[in-house]
Amino acid sequence: MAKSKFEYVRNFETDDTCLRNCYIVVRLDGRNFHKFAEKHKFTKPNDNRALGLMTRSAHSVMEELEDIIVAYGQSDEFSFVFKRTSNWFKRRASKLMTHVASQFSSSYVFYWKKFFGEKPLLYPPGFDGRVVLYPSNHNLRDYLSWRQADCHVNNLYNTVFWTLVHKGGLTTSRQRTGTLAADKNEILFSEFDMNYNNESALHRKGTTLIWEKQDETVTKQVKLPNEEEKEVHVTRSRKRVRALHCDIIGEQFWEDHPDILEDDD
Ligand code: DGT
Ligand code: MG
Ligand code: MG
Ligand code: MG
Ligand code: MG
Repeated sequence: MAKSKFEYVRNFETDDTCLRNCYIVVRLDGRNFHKFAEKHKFTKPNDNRALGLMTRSAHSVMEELEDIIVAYGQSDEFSFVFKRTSNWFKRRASKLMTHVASQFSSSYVFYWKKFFGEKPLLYPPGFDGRVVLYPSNHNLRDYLSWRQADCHVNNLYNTVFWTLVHKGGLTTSRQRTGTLAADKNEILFSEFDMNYNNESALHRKGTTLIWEKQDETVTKQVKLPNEEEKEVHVTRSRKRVRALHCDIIGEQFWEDHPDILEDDD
């Protein structure tokens, strides 16, 4: 078919192919979730329904899109790591990012009721997305460590702040937690008999989604010609998304899951 005279406009599209050999990270973050959390009366500092919905949506992203090897989320954000050899959508950044953002957003709305029951969703939430490339395992691990350290710092601060407000009866507590930067564990322990390490791992560590291989055995009825029908057991290996709330900064996690990262070379 002959090209139309309009065809040239295609050449205005710019190339946004992600550099080869790099891990592609797409990070989403809820748009103005300060307001969204307030309007929907999220519990403070952590709302397990909201965190569960974020994780369910990320789970859907991993299952529906290709080549995501690990994802990490906390608060209103989730990071998705594509394997460094991925050629999905020819590594075009805008395609990857928009697929992640739209799959996540539609899942967030789709599964809302499952987590919030009859509480209505008051307006459509949005998520921004960005793409960052990491050329080495070291850089990628530092990226994920950065997000988990952010989770820790915010959660420790918020735990102390809301404990002072809820149990300490203080109204000036924001100033106090600000000035006692180094002593947050101590405030919890000496004034409220709380050991921060015993607080929920979901809140302290965030959520890491990985693929796990699982053997699944199903029973099938088989009927061969001239034979009685009989039962056979068929075992298949299936990949499933699994949520963990563990440390991903230290070595242990990466030693326990050596398949996530490909060798640097
Ligand atoms: P942005 O990302 O620039 O559009 O603006 P925000 O407001 O989304 O800011 P961000 O992403 O830095 O901070 C996340 C906000 O979401 C923060 O105000 C607290 C809120 N949030 C996230 N998870 C929870 C939760 O479990 N409970 C409550 N109460 N608030 C939460
Ligand atoms: Mg922000
Ligand atoms: Mg946000
Ligand atoms: Mg955020
Ligand atoms: Mg199309």
